[in-house]
Amino acid sequence: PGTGPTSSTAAPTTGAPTSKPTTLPTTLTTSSTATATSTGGTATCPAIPGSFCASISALPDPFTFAGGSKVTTKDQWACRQAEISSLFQKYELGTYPPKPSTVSATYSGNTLSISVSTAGKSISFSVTINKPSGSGPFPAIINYGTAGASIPIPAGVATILFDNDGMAAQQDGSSRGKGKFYDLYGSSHSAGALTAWAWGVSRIVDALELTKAQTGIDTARIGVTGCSRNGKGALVAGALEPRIALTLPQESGAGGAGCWRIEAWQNANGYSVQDAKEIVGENVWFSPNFNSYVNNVNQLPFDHHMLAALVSPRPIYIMENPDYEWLGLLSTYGCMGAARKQYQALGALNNFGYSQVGGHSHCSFPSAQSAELSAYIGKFLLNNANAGTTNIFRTDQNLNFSIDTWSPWSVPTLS
Ligand code: MCU
Repeated sequence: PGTGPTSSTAAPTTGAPTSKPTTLPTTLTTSSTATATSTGGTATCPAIPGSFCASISALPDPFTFAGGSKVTTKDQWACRQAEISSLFQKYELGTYPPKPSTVSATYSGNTLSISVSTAGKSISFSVTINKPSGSGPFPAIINYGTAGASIPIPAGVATILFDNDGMAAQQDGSSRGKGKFYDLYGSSHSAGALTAWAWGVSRIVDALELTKAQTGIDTARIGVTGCSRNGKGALVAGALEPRIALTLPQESGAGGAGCWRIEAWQNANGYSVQDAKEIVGENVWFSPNFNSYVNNVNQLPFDHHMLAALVSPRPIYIMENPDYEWLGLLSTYGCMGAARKQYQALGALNNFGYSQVGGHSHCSFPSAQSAELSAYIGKFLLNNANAGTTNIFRTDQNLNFSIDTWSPWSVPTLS
């Protein structure tokens, strides 16, 4: 197979031709909404159209609203982020419920116990906090999975072990609607597992805010990590929960740092990479709503570079492993190459890292990424401004792939 589109003149030809747009049915809000902005004000955001032409073969332009107007300011970017989040929830992730009416927490031993109630139902879950010695306040990294992080966590940073599988099961396709999230919201709730886990992360942050004096955790310095399927989860948590200060997805691959369109194009050209069609049968990570789009991902008004748009300008360091084609060797590189342009527009390139390094097994952290990871954790969680370079975009592969062909839009400097 070839190694990707190299022409810089035309968008990749994959799926439906752009001349025959498909109209997506949608019930999105069609009136303009006010959104809080990073500068503390509110911007009046343009309405999301009731329907739109969405057959796009290149990665969609994050700097153009669904209604066609351009994003030129950081306040408008906040509006666009709200729009992108709505679109992801509607078509792919399922609804991310707001903070429930009651969240309470107690801390005893190393266990933070969290109880949540809404609409007459309640659930409880707990996380284990492994703290550094000494007195806080400490930054913390929430780790997906109770077995411990598969990235090295430096001394001085607490680790919070989250049983994400208990929140939403991910055994296989039969896990749909199983887990505490669905005990609370009902087994037919639209959220896929990635969204349910992100909701769990939000409740952990709520609980940490309630128990600051007991836990000693500084809730302004919380990171999230996970590997592989749990790396997809860490990315979605960073995207949906703005209180996450540092997002560290490890080998999230397709469905995480990879873009659906690049994977579809690859598989049409002789590669074998995980794609949307396969992923919805393998597990319940996404909303059932996504099933309608997996055979023509060009219909989606977004792709996964725009998951990183939701994280921006907050720091993110994406670790990928090129030794497994299935995990999106090209698709994470191309997708995150496009994602980086969003940080560029925000003047925040020091907050974006993508690093693709092979020579190790899946989820086993390579020492070649140690300095990069320590720079990210050092700068953004340990308040060490001199922790190292964080403007990172690198692969150890010799890839023949044109990021600009796949992201042909111009990049504004947002004022
Ligand atoms: C990279 O994450 C997944 C991948 O999406 C699946 O296709 C595969 O079965 O499992 C990977 C994983 O979670 O490995 C632990």
